[in-house]
Amino acid sequence: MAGIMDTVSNLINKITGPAEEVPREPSADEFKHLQKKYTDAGQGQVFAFVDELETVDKSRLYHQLSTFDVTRINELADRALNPPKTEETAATLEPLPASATASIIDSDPTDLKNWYNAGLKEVADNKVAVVLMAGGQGTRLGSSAPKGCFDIGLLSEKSLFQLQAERIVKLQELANQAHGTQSAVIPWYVMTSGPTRKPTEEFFEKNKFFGLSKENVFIFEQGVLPCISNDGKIIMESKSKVAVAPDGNGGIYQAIVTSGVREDMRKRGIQHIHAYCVDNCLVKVADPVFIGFSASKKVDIATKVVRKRDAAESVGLILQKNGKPDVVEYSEIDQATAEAKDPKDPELLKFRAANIVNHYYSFSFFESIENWMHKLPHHVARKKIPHVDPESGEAVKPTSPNGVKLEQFVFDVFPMTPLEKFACIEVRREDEFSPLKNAAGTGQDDPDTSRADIMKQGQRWIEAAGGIVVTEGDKFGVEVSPLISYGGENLEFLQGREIKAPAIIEKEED
Ligand code: UD2
Repeated sequence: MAGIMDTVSNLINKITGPAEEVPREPSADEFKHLQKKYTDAGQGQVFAFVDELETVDKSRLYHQLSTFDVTRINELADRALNPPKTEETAATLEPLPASATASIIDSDPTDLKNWYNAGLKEVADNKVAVVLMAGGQGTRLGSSAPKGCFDIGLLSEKSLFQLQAERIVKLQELANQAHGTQSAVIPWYVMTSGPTRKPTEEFFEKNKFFGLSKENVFIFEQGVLPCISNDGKIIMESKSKVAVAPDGNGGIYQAIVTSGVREDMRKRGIQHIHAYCVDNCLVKVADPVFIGFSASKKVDIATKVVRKRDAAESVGLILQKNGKPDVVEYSEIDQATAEAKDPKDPELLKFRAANIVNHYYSFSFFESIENWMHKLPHHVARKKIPHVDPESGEAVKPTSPNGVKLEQFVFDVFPMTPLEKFACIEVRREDEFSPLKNAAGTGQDDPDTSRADIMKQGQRWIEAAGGIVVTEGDKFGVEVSPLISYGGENLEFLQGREIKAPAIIEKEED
């Protein structure tokens, strides 16, 4: 009998999808207390249709509203919609001083080798963790799936998640080989948001964690914030649900604490954290050079930058603001600052250290998160937010921005550390930065440019190892599996070999 019931419930699940868990029904007093709190805060409109709701929907609304601090939401909304008009002296923006910057491009090869070896030793000693920011919704890319699932059209058809996972697998192997260990583990903490959590979990399960051990991959979720109307009211997506949006990649800090990620890092004895952006197909995950460099400087925070492509590129700029390390985001920079030229060389932009969402943190700095995470500012994105009309209850799909989403930026933590505990290192764009932002055919930062950059890099690696890559017109490049080479090393077996492009190297005997 049980077997039949099991089948029936599976069948129902297939048709209706797994039933959302039914939340506990609040008591009349609990409900009244919450309703008073919101009404006193001028946000009583969230209960406008409560008398029409089924019990289960009323409970869901109660539990969702209980997760927000309505007083804090009002403060954030007020600050966002009515920014202080104080004639604060315009912040003095200057490029970072030479003391806080380094460059892979003109570093002494001995330094690079020392940083690499030191970083690999930290990996072998299980002191390095990786946090992947994967909560963004990739609207500009036009795909509804999480960006990490995206197939950029490589011969291997590997997704961004798979490329990154295999770099971790390879790096663990390199660390074990270099130090005669068998147990190097780089735990991978994947931050998702409401819309990306389930599809990300399913993708990892379906792909058996891409060869990583499941107990070393920790998928967690960042927070959300209510969307706010232009007159400061919490927007209702439906009669029983507040319209919410992920709280920005700056939500990483609170999420690291509340999700137990930091506790897990502490238990593992982690000392160094590499945090990066999911959409960069060239990212060197847990890059030993970056870890070694940052550890040698004994900094709290370090960040990789590339040279800004042009004044209009949509990247944040790493600089110093009022003497503190900081970043001015592309969506908030004025044209004069973006276009300012270097007084020593008018050919160069004055502010050319482009942020690539590629950061290092010491674990000891993460131990201080509670001291400053509530000080991070919220940035305002004006958006068209589907909602129910507060009067009629009719669903409305706005044609122009009708409210704001509030989000925190991961780099807003930089000013929380003094310049001497901060370092910035310039890396080669063609080796480390090819973001996937736009739909195919855009010509820039899209699947075609991502694929081309991976193929060109593999070709450079093979030619540097003495291989010969035969190209013809648009037939160029070689995809080198991360399981064969993490950063171009150990390709001598291809010396003298002729490879007709486009090609793929995924086994040593290829
Ligand atoms: C980001 C940087 C920008 C520049 C650019 C280069 C920030 C705030 N801005 O701009 O300075 O470096 O990338 O590619 O970092 N994410 C979350 N949760 C969220 C929102 C975003 O995890 O709520 C993740 C997202 O999945 C991605 C990363 O943060 O991995 C950057 O997000 P984005 O691609 O939306 O940021 P973008 O391109 O506006």
